[in-house]
Amino acid sequence: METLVNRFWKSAPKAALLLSLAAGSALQSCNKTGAGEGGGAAAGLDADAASKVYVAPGKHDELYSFLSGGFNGQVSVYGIPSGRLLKIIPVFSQFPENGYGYNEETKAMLQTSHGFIPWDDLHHPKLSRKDGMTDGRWLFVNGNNTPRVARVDLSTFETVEIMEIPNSAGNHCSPYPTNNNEYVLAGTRFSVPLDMKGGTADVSMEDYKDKFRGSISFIKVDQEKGDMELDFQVLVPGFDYDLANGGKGPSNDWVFFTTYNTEKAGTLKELGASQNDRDYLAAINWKLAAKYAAEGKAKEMPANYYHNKLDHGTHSAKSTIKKKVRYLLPEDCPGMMYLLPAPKSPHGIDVDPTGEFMVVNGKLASTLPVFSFSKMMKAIENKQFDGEKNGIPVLKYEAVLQGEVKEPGLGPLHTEFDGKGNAYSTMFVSSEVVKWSLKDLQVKDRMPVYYSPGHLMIPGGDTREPYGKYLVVMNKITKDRFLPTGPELMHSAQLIDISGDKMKMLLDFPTVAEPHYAQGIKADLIAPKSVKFFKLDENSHPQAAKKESDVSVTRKGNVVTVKMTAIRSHLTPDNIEGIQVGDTVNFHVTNLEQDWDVPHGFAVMGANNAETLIMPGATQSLKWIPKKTGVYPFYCTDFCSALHQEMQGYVRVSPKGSSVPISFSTGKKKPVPPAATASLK
Ligand SMILES: [Cu+2]
Repeated sequence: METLVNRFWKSAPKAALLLSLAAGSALQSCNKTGAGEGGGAAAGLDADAASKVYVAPGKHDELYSFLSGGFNGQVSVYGIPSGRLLKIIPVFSQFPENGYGYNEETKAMLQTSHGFIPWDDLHHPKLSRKDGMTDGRWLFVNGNNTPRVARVDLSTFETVEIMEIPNSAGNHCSPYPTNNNEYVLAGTRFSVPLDMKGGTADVSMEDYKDKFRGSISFIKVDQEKGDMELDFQVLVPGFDYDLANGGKGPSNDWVFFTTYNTEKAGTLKELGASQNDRDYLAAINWKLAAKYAAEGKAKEMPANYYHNKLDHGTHSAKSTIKKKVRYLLPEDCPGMMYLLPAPKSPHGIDVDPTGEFMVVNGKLASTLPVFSFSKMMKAIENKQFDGEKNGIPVLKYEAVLQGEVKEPGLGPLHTEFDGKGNAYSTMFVSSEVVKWSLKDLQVKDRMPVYYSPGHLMIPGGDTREPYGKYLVVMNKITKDRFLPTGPELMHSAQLIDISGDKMKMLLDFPTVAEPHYAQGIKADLIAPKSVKFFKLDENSHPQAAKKESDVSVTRKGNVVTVKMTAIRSHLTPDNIEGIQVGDTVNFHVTNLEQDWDVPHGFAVMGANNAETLIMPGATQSLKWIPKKTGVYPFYCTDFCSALHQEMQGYVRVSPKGSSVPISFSTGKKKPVPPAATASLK
């Protein structure tokens, strides 16, 4: 593989690059379809790989890693180095496994100005930070399709907040926390014609060049609670904003964004957006932007976007609809934004741990340019400009360039750092990870990966002090790496040992849907704070029944409220009568357990949604509308005890207008409660 790559590189005419990019897998290895060895199974393999990834039964992994689920709208959590799947956290997608987005408590999380949206394309997880280091408190992620930013609480591994982003379309360039979570930044991939009322205008695509704009949202984060709030937006020229990363150390106040389609082509972008030799790296001084906004430079426009939050007391989400947004225009804010010429159609932008070097991964470029932050500051000071674009100064390429990595490989997409002066870049087309030195910009090592890598992740590789022991590379194409499973295979990730001079391949593992990016963090920053159960006496859900004697079934018109409890091994009540066809029955189930890892599930026959899974101490609600008379079983879905199979009950459904009174019991009939009697006709 390696020789093939080198040979290809030496003989490849530049024009072949575009072609092979389009083909994507020009250099992929043999394509065996049967069982047995995949292509390149032994290339770069560490002779001691097995012991390096082996985590003995009962032992814990060294690190957590959070991989985005891409088009499944979730985040999956893996142990490193074992590659064991630890959890799937639903964020933007309904999740039948635990009822997220199906039960009444979490439906509000998925509300948007477009209505209830049970899906999104989740690309980039970013851990919260303290002094430029990940702190294990929260994970921010983006929804690409219907622009949203979400926050996962890492004490419970639950999505606790989702905020819609107005004036955005394709929230790809997102989310990027500054070094102390002062702000999380989110940029648009697709520029759109803004109607300046928070929506898009009804204009012809012919007007692309003149009327389309992008936006960069500044989301303020509460330092204690993590709650987000859209402070203001910067309305930027109508380019496509692809990826971003924050500065650190000397560049702490800056965030950098790659742009493409600075040609502003409105159609056939694969050609139109590649006309100019250079696009831009946009540099924004976020601190100065915040200052301008605070000092009254921001204007206000109407908007309409949802902000959904989960309350830990009630275990329920609530939506707030926001009606305005503040914005800044770069042309009115001197010193806030500059453009640095970058190789055409760049993808990732990555800032090294010292904060001095910005690596621009130009997927169509034959070299990998490294910009210098101190040179950028000097160029700004000396006004070394190459004109301006939409009122934003363009810096001279030569003035900001530190140097170029020559012949790094084909199709560079992303770079991370080991904290020892080395950078690692993924080459999509030549299907390899390339190690190079920040000191002399020379390539030091190459590792073939299978196949066509997108992002790569070194735990803490985007922070001040990376944990330079492992590298996880996330590949776009799997082909023959695993046993065939029909036309679609799981995506694959590979774990590489980067502790020595040479990279060593340790492990392949399948991922859930498409991991675009990942974050890794030492286990001891999260594990000790992990919540084991919710305290029942802190449960403030309005329909909670905190002991079995509190359960009830009450009718108000055609709405029946069932307050139910679950504890090993029965549901109370387990016999319910007096329900009528067409009633809306809300089962509110409280899990009375006060012990770790004892959820109970609840499902009723014919419910046209998922089960709900109730954590110890919590209350969750399932809505059910019976359509036919009869007796319907319900049961606990999560095997909880030796008598789990006995954890079941029945609801009797009578015809509409029936005289069967509401009654409920467990063990023996209880008298009909006065409230229920009163509402019976
Ligand atoms: Cu159970």
